[in-house]
Amino acid sequence: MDFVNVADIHFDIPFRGISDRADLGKARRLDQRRAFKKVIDFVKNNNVEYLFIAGDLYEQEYVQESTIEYINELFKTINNTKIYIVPGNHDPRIKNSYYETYKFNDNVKIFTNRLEIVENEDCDIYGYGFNNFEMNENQLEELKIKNKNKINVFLSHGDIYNKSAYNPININLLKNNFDVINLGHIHKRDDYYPGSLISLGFDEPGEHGFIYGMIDSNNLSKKFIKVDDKEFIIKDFDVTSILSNEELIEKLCTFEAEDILYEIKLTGERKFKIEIDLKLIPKNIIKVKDETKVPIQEDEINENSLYGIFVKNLKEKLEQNEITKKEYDDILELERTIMNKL
Ligand SMILES: [Mn+2]
Repeated sequence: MDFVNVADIHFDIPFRGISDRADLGKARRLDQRRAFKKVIDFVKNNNVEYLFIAGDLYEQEYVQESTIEYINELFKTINNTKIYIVPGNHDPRIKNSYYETYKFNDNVKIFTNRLEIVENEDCDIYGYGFNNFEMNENQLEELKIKNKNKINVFLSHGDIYNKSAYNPININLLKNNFDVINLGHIHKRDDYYPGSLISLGFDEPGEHGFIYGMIDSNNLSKKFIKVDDKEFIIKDFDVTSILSNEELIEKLCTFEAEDILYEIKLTGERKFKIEIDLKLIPKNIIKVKDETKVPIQEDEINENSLYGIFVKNLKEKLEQNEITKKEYDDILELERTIMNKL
């Protein structure tokens, strides 16, 4: 048998972190649609038997009916594939949720919060999901495998790393009982989680996509398929050798790229006043954070002014370990800003 496991799509999430810049939130919601269509196309083109959706398919608070319709229309195009969905903490199966009210295509099965076994010819699927925004307990302790000779698949949305309010699961229990473990919830990909289908922000760096799995004579092989064509990257950029604001903007323009969204952290020592007009830099630079410092000039320290005496005292405090280097830098930076030295 073969399967696709996809999780944490979060359809219609507002993408607040990137929305203040050139409507990128809107563009990213279109990316969600494209990415999900790629999953469906992969299933169709490879005639995959099972599609598992391990929770957080959409955002309960924001999802539009038209989005549910879009998803269901895609489900209709893979009629030969059995689709199993477990609701997650962002799309719990609550009263009035689309899982309760919408009529999904016949090839779709949506699990409840009760552990249920679906017996297919070539595998048994054990699944359950959220019926609320939190779930502290589950019925896994009562787990009994019905048929040990079959391929046993586990499908849920939960947390194997922390005893959190999001369906905490003992991974060893799963490893001892199941041939295939398909989970959602953790957005970073590993052996059990496919990770979020597309990156939801700068805290989700790296490549994103889904898992294609295959069992051949009891050997499980898994392959990661990338679908997100954009990557979020936080990059340090040292301004020490740059002489003017214009030169800085020129340099920032070299970060223009179709497929990478940047948060640029300016570091080092600045020799000029930094003023970034977002209209002048490429759209894929979402944020510019200024963490630069002003270099200290010796003549300022020796100056016989109030400022000179202040810096001298501060330097002594640093030498006597009364303050840390970071505190020294921060105080000096603040003082210089106040004095409007630059
Ligand atoms: Mn999630």
